[in-house]
Amino acid sequence: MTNRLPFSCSAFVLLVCSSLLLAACDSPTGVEPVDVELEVRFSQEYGGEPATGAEVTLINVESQESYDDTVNDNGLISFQDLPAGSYDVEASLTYTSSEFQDRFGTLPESDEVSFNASQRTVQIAEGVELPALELTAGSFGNLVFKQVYYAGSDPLEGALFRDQFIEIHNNSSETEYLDGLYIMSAYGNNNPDRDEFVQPNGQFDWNQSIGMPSTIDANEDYIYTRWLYQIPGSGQEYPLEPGESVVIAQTAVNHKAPFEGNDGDVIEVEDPSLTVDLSDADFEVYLGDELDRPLASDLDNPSVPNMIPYYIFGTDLIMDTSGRAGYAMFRSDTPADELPRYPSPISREIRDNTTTYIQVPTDLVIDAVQVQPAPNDQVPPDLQDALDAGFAFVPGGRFSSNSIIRKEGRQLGDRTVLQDTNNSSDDFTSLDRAEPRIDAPQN
Ligand SMILES: [Ca+2]
Ligand SMILES: [Ca+2]
Ligand SMILES: [Ca+2]
Repeated sequence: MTNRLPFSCSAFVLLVCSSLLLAACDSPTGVEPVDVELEVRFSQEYGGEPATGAEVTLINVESQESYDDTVNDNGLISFQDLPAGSYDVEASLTYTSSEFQDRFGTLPESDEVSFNASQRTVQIAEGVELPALELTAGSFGNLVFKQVYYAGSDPLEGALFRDQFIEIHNNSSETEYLDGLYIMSAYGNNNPDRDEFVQPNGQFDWNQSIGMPSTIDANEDYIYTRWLYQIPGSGQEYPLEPGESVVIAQTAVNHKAPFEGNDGDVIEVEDPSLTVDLSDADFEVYLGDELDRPLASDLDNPSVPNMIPYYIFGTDLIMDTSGRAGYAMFRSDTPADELPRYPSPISREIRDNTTTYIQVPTDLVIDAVQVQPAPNDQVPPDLQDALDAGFAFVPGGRFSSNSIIRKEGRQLGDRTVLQDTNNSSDDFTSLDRAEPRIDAPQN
């Protein structure tokens, strides 16, 4: 009797050891593999039916390892043996116009219609049920963001952020008049750890903002301005031909050369190759007449028309150099200063100095691009899937001289059509050095 106890103990220990060893073999990181099943369907607007044939990609945020498959006839898709962890989930489906007509009964305006859905940084673990993905097709504008140079260049050797610019391209076959076009950066929550007044994806729950009407969907149907500028003109002053682009500069000077700031000091640049010449930009932002203490580099180039400021952030056309932003362009019959404004949901009382943000209907948006610091370092997205189901980023991060640039979609004669599926993860790549009006890279 006394002998049996030690024996059975060691057998027990052996058994536990071998199953630990087996588990360790399956998954070297010690994380148990997980099976997940996902439902993918069209949004209610498109009938809510199973989205058979949609491609689904799961990207492990930590390792950037990706897993993809196609949705079956029941609208389901399953993945086996995934390492537990945080994932980006993306679904997409493109119909030709005749496939779209067969399915939905109407002929779309474009040759193709792309549907997208995404969920960012979703935790996948044993027993976790993922919400269904709902595919939606945003609209596809005649004008698109071609290049956004938000990162800026080296603070010591380059031009810091004063050389930022945005390039807009006419993706259509008709002349587009830029007069009255609004350009904005969206305001949102950049703190992934915030747990109050946010939606499940971490973005602000604007429905909780003080004064928000309960009759609207403040999260799905609107975006909110971090800054907002408008191209001037009375209607037909600024034509843009098909396949051509314009550059909107923070400040339209040659940043590759020294220049005198508005405080009389010379602004130097040590390594001109890190920055850009924006002296022939098509538009610029100039806030010298708006601010008591303008930015030293904010000069007014008399030969470059100034954007009309509607909502100023900082001291110039300032883009987040880390890439925590969404950008959108829109047109509105209601002037932007007559659109409603609301405080962020974290403002719990309204005082004279409470910041309010202009509320822009997503229906008005012509094109948009979500930017992120990096695939493994994301903030809650400012833009809904219908505007941008993915994101663009620059590999070098802030002050890297990198820009994001939309890829060439196809060439129609002389005209370059840029790729726009409303998924910037696919549509954009990056340039090592930003360069205004450079040809779009081929896909
Ligand atoms: Ca400026
Ligand atoms: Ca000017
Ligand atoms: Ca788009």
